[in-house]
Amino acid sequence: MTTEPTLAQVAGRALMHVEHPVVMGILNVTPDSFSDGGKYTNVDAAIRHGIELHRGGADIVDVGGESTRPGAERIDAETEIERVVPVISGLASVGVPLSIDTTRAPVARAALEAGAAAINDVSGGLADRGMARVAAEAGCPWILMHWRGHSRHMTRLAVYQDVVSEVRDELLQRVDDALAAGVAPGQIILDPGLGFAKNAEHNWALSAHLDVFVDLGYPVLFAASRKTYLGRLLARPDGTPRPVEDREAATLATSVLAVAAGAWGVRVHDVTATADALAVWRATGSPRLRRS
Ligand code: PMM
Repeated sequence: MTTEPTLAQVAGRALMHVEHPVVMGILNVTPDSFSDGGKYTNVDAAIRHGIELHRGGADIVDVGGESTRPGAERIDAETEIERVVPVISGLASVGVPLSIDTTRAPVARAALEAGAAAINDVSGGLADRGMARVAAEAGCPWILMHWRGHSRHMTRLAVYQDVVSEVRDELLQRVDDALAAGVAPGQIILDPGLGFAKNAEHNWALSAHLDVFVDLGYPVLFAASRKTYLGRLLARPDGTPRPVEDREAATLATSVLAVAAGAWGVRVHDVTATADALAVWRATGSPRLRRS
């Protein structure tokens, strides 16, 4: 990007260096995301919700225009841009720091031009090799999530001998590719990618060993909010998973455990509850968990 960054973009980039755990609020402007799909397809409703998230405690609001739930079919880039750009422009104009949740370079570029401060790429740069160039040119934070393939077939890619070391090594390859493309180390945030080519057992193993990712030296984002494995953990005796809207207490527990393990931030739907839970963690002296 050649233009001067806006205040919201400066604030968004500064989040790489803050001391407190970062709360990223989720704003999906999709008809089909698993938790908030269909709620914010209207631009005004989406902007209102983005402002609410920011006022409620989100340091940054993550705007996504394409669902990545397991089995989801892809939309085209034009549709994705049409969904996210008006919402990003509206929120950026009132000073809300934003990330764009996309795997496509042209969508990321359009979102950055509309005022987004960061790129959240669930494919870690694999889905569109042009993404590294966009990130390098913009000099913005870039979340590299662990990913093995598009949602339509990711369930069959959930095969690991040792999920923690394989996810770590595959993420390090994404980092090497990013650095080789001219991205600065200070732009990179890592995310183990819960639920993306991972079953519940894999998610729990990654959660238990988050320190392995923290030790890589890059900020780590943890994004468990309301995901299916929490619904399965809390299933009724007959096996029916806990509905999405009743997974909040479990989500809060994962968020506190993640920041206690050294995560830089958490990506959540309920930012107010998360900010409250993290306030308790901080008031307790920000205790850190370490595995022996
Ligand atoms: N999960 C979803 C979407 N975007 N981004 C990152 N960095 N990490 C994630 O785990 C992630 C993501 C899918 O969940 P949603 O439908 O609630 O947005």
